[in-house]
Amino acid sequence: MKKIAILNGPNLDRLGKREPEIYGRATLADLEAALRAEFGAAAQLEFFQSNHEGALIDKIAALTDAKFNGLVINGGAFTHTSVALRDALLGAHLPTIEVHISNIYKREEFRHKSLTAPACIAVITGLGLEGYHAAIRFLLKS
Ligand code: CA2
Repeated sequence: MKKIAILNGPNLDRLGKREPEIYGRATLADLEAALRAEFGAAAQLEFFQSNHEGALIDKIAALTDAKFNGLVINGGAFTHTSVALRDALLGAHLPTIEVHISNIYKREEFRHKSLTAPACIAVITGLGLEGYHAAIRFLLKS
């Protein structure tokens, strides 16, 4: 059974609790339940959220050591700022798909640049929480 991790970065623990016009009304727990419902029988899923850059980096290294098969990451604002997160992904050799709930290209210009995208197979942006489902579906097929 493939092992797939779903990592969420800063402030995504607030999902469903603020700014529903941008991020919707579902919480991170709702997302986890929906992904387990769709993929729980086909994959071993691990969920991790942190507001701390170093914790995310440590987690990526641990996933590699634990021989995970794929990673779905929404790095939140670190997407646009973190060379360290990019380096962690590049060093991980873990097939990774970057997901953004909102369409980062329809938003402020500072969100248009992703430092982490070049370390990923693909980026899904603007599909809401469906982006996480699509990313896992792809990782399980590949
Ligand atoms: O669209 C996305 O998924 C983002 O990664 C979300 C980040 C943002 O910095 C990126 O540019 C795009 C922000 C996450 C903040 O999440 C919240 C969720 C609910 C309420 C408040 C913040």
